[in-house]
Amino acid sequence: MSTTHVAEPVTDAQLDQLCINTIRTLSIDAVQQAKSGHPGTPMALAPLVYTLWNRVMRFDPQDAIWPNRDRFVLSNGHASMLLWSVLHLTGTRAVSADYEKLGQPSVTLDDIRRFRQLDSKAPGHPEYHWVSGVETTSGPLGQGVATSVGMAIAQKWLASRYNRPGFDIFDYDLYAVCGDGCLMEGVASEAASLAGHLGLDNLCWIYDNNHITIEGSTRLAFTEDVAARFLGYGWHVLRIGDANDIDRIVHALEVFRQTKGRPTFIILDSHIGYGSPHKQDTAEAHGEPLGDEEVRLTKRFYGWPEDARFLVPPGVYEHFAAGVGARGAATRRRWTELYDAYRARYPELANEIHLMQGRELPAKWDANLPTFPADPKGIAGRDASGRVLNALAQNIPWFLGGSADLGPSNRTTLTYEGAGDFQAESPSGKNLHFGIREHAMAATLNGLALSKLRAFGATFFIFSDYARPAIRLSAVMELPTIFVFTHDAMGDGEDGPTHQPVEHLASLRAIPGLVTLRPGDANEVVEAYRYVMQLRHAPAAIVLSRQPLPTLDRKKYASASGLARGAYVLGDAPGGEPEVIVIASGSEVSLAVEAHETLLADGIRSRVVSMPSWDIFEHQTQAYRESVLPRSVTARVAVEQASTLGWERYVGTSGRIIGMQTFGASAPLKELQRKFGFQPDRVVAAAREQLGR
Ligand SMILES: Cc1ncc(C[n+]2csc(CCOP(=O)(O)OP(=O)(O)O)c2C)c(N)n1
Ligand SMILES: [Mg+2]
Repeated sequence: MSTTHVAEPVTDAQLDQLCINTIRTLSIDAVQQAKSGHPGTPMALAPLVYTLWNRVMRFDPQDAIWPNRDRFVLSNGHASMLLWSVLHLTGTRAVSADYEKLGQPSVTLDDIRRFRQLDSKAPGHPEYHWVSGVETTSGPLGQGVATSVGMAIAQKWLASRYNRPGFDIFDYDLYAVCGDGCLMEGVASEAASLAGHLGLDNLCWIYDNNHITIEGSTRLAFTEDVAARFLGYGWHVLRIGDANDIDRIVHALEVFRQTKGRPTFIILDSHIGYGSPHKQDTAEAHGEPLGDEEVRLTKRFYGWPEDARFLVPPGVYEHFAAGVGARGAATRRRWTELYDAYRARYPELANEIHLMQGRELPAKWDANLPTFPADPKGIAGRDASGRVLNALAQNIPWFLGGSADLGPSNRTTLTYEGAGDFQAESPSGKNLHFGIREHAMAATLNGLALSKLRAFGATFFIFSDYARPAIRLSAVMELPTIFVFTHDAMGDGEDGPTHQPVEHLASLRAIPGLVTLRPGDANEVVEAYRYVMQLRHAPAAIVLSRQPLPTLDRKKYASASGLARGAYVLGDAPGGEPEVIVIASGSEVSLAVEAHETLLADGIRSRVVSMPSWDIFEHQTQAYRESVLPRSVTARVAVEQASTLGWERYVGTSGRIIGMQTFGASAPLKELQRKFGFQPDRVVAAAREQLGR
């Protein structure tokens, strides 16, 4: 018997079921229409997502960026149809990149019909910045849950700085849904370990325990005791034996909200492709359309009209409006009243919150940044950075960060009176201790940035590889996250090739939107931070030397403020008419300057260019770029202790690149510089060779 219409719901339970099946069938239809996507997990998790959104979460669809909203992270991002369905059914409104409320729906039914198509607001995976209501981009498994740990840290920090007796301005919770894949990924383990250590009781992960991944049963590769693992991390572990039991879901979420001192991990036993007679509990339900006939059979099982597509039956929008809509509106209204009173009573704190929410900086944020006098012995990039970070953290209350156990080496520890360590018992601390978890650190930074804090994280440059997937996501999301990487090249000589970055600059420069900066002396370090702090929608990697670099005499050479243009002429040929140009970044700038002086003394019209950032330079006008690197001057030498890959762009096919073609070696720095040719006379020789004299 086939159904031609859905039975009109009479009881609340029937209404719940109607909404759940709407999410399921929208997901099925969207995947079927797109001929691609992941139907099975939305079919299984519709009751969870429905319950969480409509019964529990404090979220106002009218204001998707209300600062005290509960956050929902879909870490198994392939199940994006869950999110598109719920954003659509709740009538969530769009917000612009400048945080203006636009009024129009975030996700329309038409977007869902055009799931995975160009410009649809229902893309393949959740995309922050593209769809309002998405709290973080997810899809690379493990990233979402790891990012949620940063969001939870942010909530704790915000509460501790801004809440006052009777004014719980920040008391939101974080919910993250994940699958087997997320839990197999190392980044989730790192992040869960950190969250357990920090006792983040505002954080709830819900694990879709369906025993299925792409290749088939988890018996193939994932048989550990996940519950024991999370107990070991110090989490509160709960289990819901039936993903369709919404009372038990409500209860477990209630237990989470009562649990203090540790995060909650809910294991939800589910059936992927629930309701599909032939595909339920199989890997086929994961990532392919069900097929027309199976769609029919599944809809029949749900009591759904078999031929209806993209059906939202009467009563469904209204039920979401009466649930999350009404609760969210009331909660936000109460919060707004509270916040008005708070603003009257604590205007300075409220002003901070205001600035932070718009990603603005407070007045005088850079008032007392250090300047460094000329000094041939100089100071290490990391040391200059440490001084800047300490100044910034005092000027900007919500600027904080830490290192993956290398604070003393990275010089990123905030040492001023009262900076403090962020721990469960001291959530106002500004020194974050990520432990030796670079990947989770970077994902956590994304979570902090998504929560509007300004955050930095540090490690050796070589270990940026361990963090790269999350660095990439910060760029995808256009978050102003700050990565501080010290030991930028062969400066830690004796540690050898395992610790000497070679390909890392090229690799970071290849990430679209990531501002990679390698300052050449202490004053460029200051300017690098000055530039980076003003970024509102781009992440930055600041790459710093371990060893002292001469502080250039800026009376003789151009001001370090030239850094803000990516590359600038430091020293020039007489009359500004060079015949050869030497370009360098970071520790090789002083080397290039020395070579430049020798060339000038030898009567060769040399220009030396400091090029701390390709990315920034590429964004300058053609006229400016031409003024720094005039086309007519083809004799060019680039010097950088890194892979030569890409430098052809600036020296041309006939130019010379003094860089690395191999890995480094274990030896004192001076010997390495000799072995690999990073010496002034080699640069001079290369320049002469270019000129043929
Ligand atoms: C880091 C990463 N590796 C691989 C993939 C490709 N991938 C997408 S989903 C998936 C299987 C996920 O299994 P599970 O999390 O159990 O999801 P389920 O099928 O149960 O929804 C894989 C391997 C990915 N998205 N991210
Ligand atoms: Mg699975």
